[in-house]
Amino acid sequence: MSATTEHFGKHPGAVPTGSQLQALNQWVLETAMLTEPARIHWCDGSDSEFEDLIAQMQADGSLLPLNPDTHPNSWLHRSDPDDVARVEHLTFVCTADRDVAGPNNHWMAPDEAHVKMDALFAGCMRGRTMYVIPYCMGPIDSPLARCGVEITDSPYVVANMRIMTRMGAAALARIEREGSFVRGLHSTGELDPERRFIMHFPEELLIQSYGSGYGGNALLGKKCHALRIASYQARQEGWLAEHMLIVGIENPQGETHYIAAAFPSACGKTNLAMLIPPESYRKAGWKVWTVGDDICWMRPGADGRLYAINPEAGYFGVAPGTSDKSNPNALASIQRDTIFTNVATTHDQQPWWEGLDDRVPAKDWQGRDYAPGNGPAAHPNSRFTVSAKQCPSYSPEAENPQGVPISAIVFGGRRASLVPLVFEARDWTHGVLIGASMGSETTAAATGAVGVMRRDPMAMKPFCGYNFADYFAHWLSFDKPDAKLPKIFHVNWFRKGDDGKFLWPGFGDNMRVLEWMIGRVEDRADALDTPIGRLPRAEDLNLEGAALSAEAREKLFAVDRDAWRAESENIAAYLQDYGDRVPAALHAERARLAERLKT
Ligand code: GTP
Ligand code: SPV
Ligand code: MN
Repeated sequence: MSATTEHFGKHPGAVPTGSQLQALNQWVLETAMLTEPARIHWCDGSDSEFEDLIAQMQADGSLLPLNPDTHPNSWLHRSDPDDVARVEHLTFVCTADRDVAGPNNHWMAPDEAHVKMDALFAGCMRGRTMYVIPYCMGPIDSPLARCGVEITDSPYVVANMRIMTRMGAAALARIEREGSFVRGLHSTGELDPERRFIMHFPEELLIQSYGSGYGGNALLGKKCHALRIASYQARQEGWLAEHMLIVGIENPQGETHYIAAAFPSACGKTNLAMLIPPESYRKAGWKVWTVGDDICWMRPGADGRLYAINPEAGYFGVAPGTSDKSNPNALASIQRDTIFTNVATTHDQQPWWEGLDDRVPAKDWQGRDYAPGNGPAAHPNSRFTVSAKQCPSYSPEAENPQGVPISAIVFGGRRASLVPLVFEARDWTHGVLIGASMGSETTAAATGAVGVMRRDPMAMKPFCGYNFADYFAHWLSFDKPDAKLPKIFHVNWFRKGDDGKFLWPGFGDNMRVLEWMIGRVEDRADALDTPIGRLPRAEDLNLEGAALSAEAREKLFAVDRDAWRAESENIAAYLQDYGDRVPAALHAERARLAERLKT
């Protein structure tokens, strides 16, 4: 299939042939009738197509070239200032039965949602090009991968999808073979925050997004497909679609353990996935391999272990805080062929954000002359889009169609108080309770207040496409007699001291915690049984060379029983919000926690 740019009169011209593509052609035609674009472009994913799009966006000012000497083939996109993050209050799951979507989702009846969206989409692409993007989530030859097609009127979306997914001719060929795919319709619309909806119809394998050009709202392969729709499918088919990084830890003997970790948005997935261990570890021969930084699809293999793929092909990463100290691998990845969104620039057109270095920027993210009184120079949710292959630690196993076996699952949140650095679940059911009761302080990744503690089960609060009660039951269901399940842990890199500063150095030093986890998996490392789970004592971790205050050593490894009793009550109340559908086994596990906390 080669790229064909059609001029749309009443009917599109040549479209892909092949009987399995009938449904796709039909949908493209219907969508064109509704949205009335001036032309239709079937994306083939080629370099020349990408270059044409970039040239066009450079000409219309939606992409600004960055300094070609320091950042070749890199661009800055400044979004509408009211369109900078996910909009959870405008994101809906539209199932026939409201209880299927559950209290964790905003719900709208499918009929009502269709009427609303059809009205918004009517004629919305007049005078514009409609792009048809066939994409594959996961290695193109992987049995775990799934395809979708996004229709959009945004060249920025096409360029980002080219980096974030396996997009174009190969995906179309797979769709033709398989017949089934997720449909996603997107229009930037007029960017009115009042006329902005991100709608999911899991029963129809359909996504409709209107009125935003921002990543998580507009790159429909990512959160909309790979998490909301995929989680719904995964429950029906016996697998898991999770908001998790996947990282490989290679020990000095050359053996690699893969760890999947769920942290809420802007809570450290990209950083952990690309971790560079402290020097003493590197000297000893430890290596870290990046498989994925945001999404993980996993299913039990023939040997009973969970096998995981990263459905994405790129990183849509948080820029602020990324530096050669915090995340050298990310920084190395984004020196070329990168699209930056809402970062600041220096006087010589280099991208800049808070935490990068001590230069003073010239323009802020809105293109204004930088003035400290206007707030941060880069938007706190400014991002980079870059191919995964540009990461120096990118794992060759990331392309393995069978996925990688998972040895440990890690949950984690941003908790200034209470939650220790790390603890291990007693067993799978306890681990599911730990995931289900995760809390975290909100971040700039979604619009709304920042720093407010909320429950974010498995880091999926904004992304689970169905009722959390059923989701918890689905997680519990993996505990089968012949299953060889990963150990489950919880971490908190964000505990603060009395001075309001982080107690744990984080970043590369997180390797110390990962080493302990691997030691636990291999039955080598020690732990102390506590009511909330198994904790390392300070001497069970390798803390040699780690800068830790006395306060840190005390607080990071302690369990405050009174405070945890209150937490346990709060968790019980939270589970009640999901009513009768919550599995009894989860309530029972929570009661066991309360019981252990009595003594
Ligand atoms: P999404 O892409 O939104 O899903 O986020 P993410 O989970 O990949 O978050 P990311 O790794 O980009 O981190 C977000 C912010 O947390 C950045 O500003 C990081 O610098 C900071 N951060 C990451 N890891 C650590 C850590 O170990 N300690 C501390 N203190 N901050 C961290
Ligand atoms: C997140 O918010 O968790 C992200 C960025 O990874 S977005 O793709 O916008 O959802
Ligand atoms: Mn994310």
